[in-house]
Amino acid sequence: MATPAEFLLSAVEPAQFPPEGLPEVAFLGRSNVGKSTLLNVLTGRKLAFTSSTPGRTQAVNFFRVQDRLIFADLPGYGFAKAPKSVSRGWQGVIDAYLLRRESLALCMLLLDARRGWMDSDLQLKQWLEYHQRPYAVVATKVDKLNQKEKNASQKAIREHYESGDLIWFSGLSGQGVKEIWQTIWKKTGQ
Ligand SMILES: Nc1nc2c(ncn2[C@@H]2O[C@H](COP(=O)(O)OP(=O)(O)OP(=O)(O)O)[C@@H](O)[C@H]2O)c(=O)[nH]1
Ligand SMILES: [Mg+2]
Repeated sequence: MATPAEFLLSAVEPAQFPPEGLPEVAFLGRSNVGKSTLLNVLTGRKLAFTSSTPGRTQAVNFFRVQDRLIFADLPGYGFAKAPKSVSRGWQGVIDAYLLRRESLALCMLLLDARRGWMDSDLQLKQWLEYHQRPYAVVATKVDKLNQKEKNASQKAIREHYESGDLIWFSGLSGQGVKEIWQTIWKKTGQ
């Protein structure tokens, strides 16, 4: 079922971020991990651009959801093909967002279930912990794994993340959507 949600704006620098207000959920992860797809599946709408070309989302895109939440779709990191100056520019926006956004209530840290933690993911995780930003981990593209591979992936992810929320998600089947919504409501205090 579609959730009332609308695109608010696209910001390439902090001055363009919308005013703080509603609790915000940010979607973070490497390029191509499925951030925009997750956002679309959660809202049941094609609000965010998705693409098989990594680096599709190059700005922070804000969406208002049910008049109760803001979703922020962030540019992916770890996209080696982006020119250095461009990737540094994105990094600056992400840093500014994560450091200063007071209404940020929850970060969804997405990992490709086939790859688990990559160095850049672990760096982000450490950063979130250092700055005491609440986060939950979503393992994406679980439809690409069989049960044995999923068990191995779970074990590997848990090696660096013992007990926090870990949700298995597939944009194809919709697996995990209910749990992700439950986590969002729980962590945004609604
Ligand atoms: N099989 C499968 N494919 C997925 C899933 N989620 C995303 N994809 C595909 O992976 C590609 C990247 O998805 P996006 O949602 O655009 O990824 P993103 O993280 O927003 O990427 P950037 O904006 O580049 O950072 C697209 O081709 C999607 O269709 C999933 O759960 N299962
Ligand atoms: Mg995207």
